Amino acid sequence: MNSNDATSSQGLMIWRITTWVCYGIIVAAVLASVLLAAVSSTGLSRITVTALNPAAEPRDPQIPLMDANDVLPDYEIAVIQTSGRTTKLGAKPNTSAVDGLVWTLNEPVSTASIVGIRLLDQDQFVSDVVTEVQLTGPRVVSHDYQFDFETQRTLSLGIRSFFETPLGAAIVVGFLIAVIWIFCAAYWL
Ligand SMILES: [Ca+2]
Ligand SMILES: [Ca+2]
Repeated sequence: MNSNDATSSQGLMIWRITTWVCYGIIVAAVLASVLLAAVSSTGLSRITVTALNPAAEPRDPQIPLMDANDVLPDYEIAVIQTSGRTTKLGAKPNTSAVDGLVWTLNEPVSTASIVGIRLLDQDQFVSDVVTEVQLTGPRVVSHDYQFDFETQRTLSLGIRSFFETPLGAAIVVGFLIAVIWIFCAAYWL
């Protein structure tokens, strides 16, 4: 065996090892994506807010000739996500939350992507923040307000949020590079 043969067989060996590493990457990418999709498939679908202390609810200033009902709070909910996206769920004008107010999300938002739920009192110019909570469980109490969260699991949400996360995108890129490598190896060897 001359030195040229030795070099080429060494090159072949490295080529083969790389191909096996690529197979490993593909298996790991598939497993990771299934796991990641399962984690992010839980979506927030409903929020119920109840005021525990009616005396502490915000009131709008009373202006002469204004409807007495207008002083009641105008609650609205904002869902804040890790991407910085804030989704407002609409205001409920002049309604007390003593009996509980319900907001239903048209499209569930992945709970893994939610950093906070903000309760606001809508005003003409700038809405006041009443309180903000994190999704630490199905029921969270903060500043005399009780938040009840309902979630649902959906596969489509898991898949969608998977592609939206940087980790998901990195897994897809790794997977594609590994597949291209294996195809090239099969062609040239
Ligand atoms: Ca009002
Ligand atoms: Ca208001």
